[in-house]
Amino acid sequence: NIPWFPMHVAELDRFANQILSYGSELDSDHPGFTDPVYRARRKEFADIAFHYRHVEKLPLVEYTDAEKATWSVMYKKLKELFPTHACKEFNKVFPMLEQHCGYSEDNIPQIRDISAFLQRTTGFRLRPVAGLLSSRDFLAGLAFRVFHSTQYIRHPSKPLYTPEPDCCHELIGHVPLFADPKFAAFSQEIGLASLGASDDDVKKLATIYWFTVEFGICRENGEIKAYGAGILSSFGELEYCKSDKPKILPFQPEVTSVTPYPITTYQPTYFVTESFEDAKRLVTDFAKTMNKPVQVQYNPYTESVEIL
Ligand code: H2B
Ligand code: FE
Repeated sequence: NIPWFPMHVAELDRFANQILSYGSELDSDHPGFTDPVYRARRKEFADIAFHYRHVEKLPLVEYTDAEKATWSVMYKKLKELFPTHACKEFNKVFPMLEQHCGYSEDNIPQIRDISAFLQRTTGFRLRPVAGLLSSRDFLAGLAFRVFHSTQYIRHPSKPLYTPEPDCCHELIGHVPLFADPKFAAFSQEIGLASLGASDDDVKKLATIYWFTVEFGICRENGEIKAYGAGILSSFGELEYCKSDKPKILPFQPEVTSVTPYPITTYQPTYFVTESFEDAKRLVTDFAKTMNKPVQVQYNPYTESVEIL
């Protein structure tokens, strides 16, 4: 009794209409909850993503001046901290995104351009998503080197805060590392481990994802650097992660995968990875202990997974 999983990249289309909440249904404590203009805009973005299919070109969006202003605030503040607070792989890619993908403080880049760039660097690609996916569906995308990305931006009243992923988080926080071959392989490994896994094991892999892809840190010459997108897209947490406040433990899947975490505050605990290759090896070994009924591998020629 193996949970269904996609066998070909085009089958990720199936997730488009099983989102947990539509991107325009904001909670009452969302900064845009009482703003009808923002809510209408969010509906536009949700509809675009809901109807997107794998065979189509990625949708282009024209951002308003107000949206660009929000982006600009984030972009300028974060860029100041990257040289000292982001890992070297991130800092290597960031200028390339400025050169090739339209990243700048006055422009919100298009997922179409970014995805084309990622495809020729690591084979990663983006696809728009209307709202939150289940952990199982979200991780399955990574198995195919597909990252589900929101396209809307946070509410202008709180440019440094968002209760959910938005394009600042995805494009500034996540995208740069997907252009790093070793990080790309590591991310895909979490995805492959999730295919056909039990609900319990998917939960553990989602926690590993949280403490690495979202909130991972590493050491460079003894200094803490961030590689997790949740840190890289938060000015406050970038500074906090290098302070003496958080507890820092080595990344160990058995421990990391069962560590609870808060989602609305800075992380009290971070796990340090030695390298992305090492982290990938640890996830591979961890996956072997999961006793899944199927073992899979990805075939990049056919863009499908094969059952071994
Ligand atoms: N869905 C979407 N749309 N974006 C995410 O970043 C995301 C998700 N993260 N679903 C997932 C869950 C993550 O928190 C882990 C894998 O559960
Ligand atoms: Fe994220």
